[in-house]
Amino acid sequence: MALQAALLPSTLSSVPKKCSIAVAAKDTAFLSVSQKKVQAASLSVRTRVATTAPVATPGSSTAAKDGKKTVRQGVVVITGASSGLGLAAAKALAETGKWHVVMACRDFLKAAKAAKGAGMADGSYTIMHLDLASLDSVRQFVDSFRRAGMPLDSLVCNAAIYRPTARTPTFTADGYEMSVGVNHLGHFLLARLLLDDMQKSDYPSRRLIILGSITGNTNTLAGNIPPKAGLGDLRGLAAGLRGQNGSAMIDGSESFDGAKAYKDSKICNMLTMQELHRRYHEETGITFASLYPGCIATTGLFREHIPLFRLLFPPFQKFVTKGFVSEAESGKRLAQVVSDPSLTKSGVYWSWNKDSASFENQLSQEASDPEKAKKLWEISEKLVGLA
Ligand code: NDP
Ligand code: PMR
Repeated sequence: MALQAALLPSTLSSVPKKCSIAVAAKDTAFLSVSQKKVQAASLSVRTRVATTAPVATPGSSTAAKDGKKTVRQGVVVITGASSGLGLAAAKALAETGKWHVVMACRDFLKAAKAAKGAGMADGSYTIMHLDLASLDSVRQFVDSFRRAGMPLDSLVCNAAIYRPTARTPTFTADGYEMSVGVNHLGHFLLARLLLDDMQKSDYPSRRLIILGSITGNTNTLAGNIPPKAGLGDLRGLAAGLRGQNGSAMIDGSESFDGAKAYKDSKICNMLTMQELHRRYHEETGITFASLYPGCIATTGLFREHIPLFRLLFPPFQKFVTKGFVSEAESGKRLAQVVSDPSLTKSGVYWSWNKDSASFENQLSQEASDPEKAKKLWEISEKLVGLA
């Protein structure tokens, strides 16, 4: 993945290079995003991903002729929007016409194909390169996004990898165990850097969302299926999560367990959301949220699992646990957390009941421990070079 970061620099992405105010005769509320088709020359593929995106003037809900206020189109960045939940949410949001979606993906061509395949309209999205397995790539993404000149109204930290059968760790470009490196540390840096951009946005409801999961919460049946999530005293993380010279597991265990590493990373995601809330909600007004979207048993998340698991998991979740949700339904749920006017409360972990109604769910004791969240924050800052 790190290699891919080098081969697919962000310049390969087709992004609106400049966001300039074009005053239309009848409506001053819209910006026209000037477009640039960038060719994926080295791959001899011409992919048209960014077209005119009507992003209205940052600064405002504008008074329309009938006296009603209209809110400009929002800009949402979704990581890992090339498949599964991220793609479904990107589609759901783009289809409303109220959102321009920036699909932050490690595989540009896959994302372009996925967006087309999902029927997303030209002009409703922009694809930009982001490989969360490289902190340099995260920084490059932030630079590219800023150069594109779009406002940032919502950020969804959605991408993840799950390596359930791995018995030995793999590492990010910066040398951190891959599951925690991608799912937590890459997103931690991204969220911290983009917080500045979100603070500049005038959008009425700005939201920063980080995906959590039931399997990281030991107060549920699903969270008690071994291996159980648990960060211990974070000694493995504090030592650098490097494996060769210590542990690749957050809790410092000697042996590596890929399934546990994923669940641990989800605890980190949920703790980070709450720490962001404590540190920044009052000061910035930004809503911080996490969610469990339901068991989307058909996504690429399970690509590394054994074939028998991939065959039986969807019917097991559909007919036995009844926790199954389709990708489309999960996309609507995530889209709700991004834009539903009733989900503005900050610091919340959202879930949905059997009638698909959202409710504030309880996190496990560990996933809501403020001391642990603070410690995780401080160690993570050091690992990503912010402290
Ligand atoms: P998918 O595998 O379908 O999607 C994951 C996305 O993350 C893909 O787009 C993938 O890119 C991307 N990704 C992986 N590694 C990187 C990287 N290094 N840099 C950038 N992007 C990367 O899984 P889901 O849609 O199921 O998962 C989405 C989120 O939902 C995750 O956070 C997961 O933890 C959460 N979740 C999922 C549940 C489920 O039942 N599926 C349940 C609860 C939570 P690519 O397409 O290139 O592989
Ligand atoms: Mg689980 C009670 C219901 C329930 C729910 C909602 C899930 C969700 N799971 C439940 C129960 C069970 N699971 C039971 C009883 C078993 C034992 C047979 C079981 C097993 C199981 C496995 C082996 N479940 C799994 C796995 C995985 O590899 C998945 C995982 O842990 O990924 C990290 C998984 C999941 N079960 C879920 C959900 C949502 C997942 C995967 C996605 C995630 O947490 O991100």
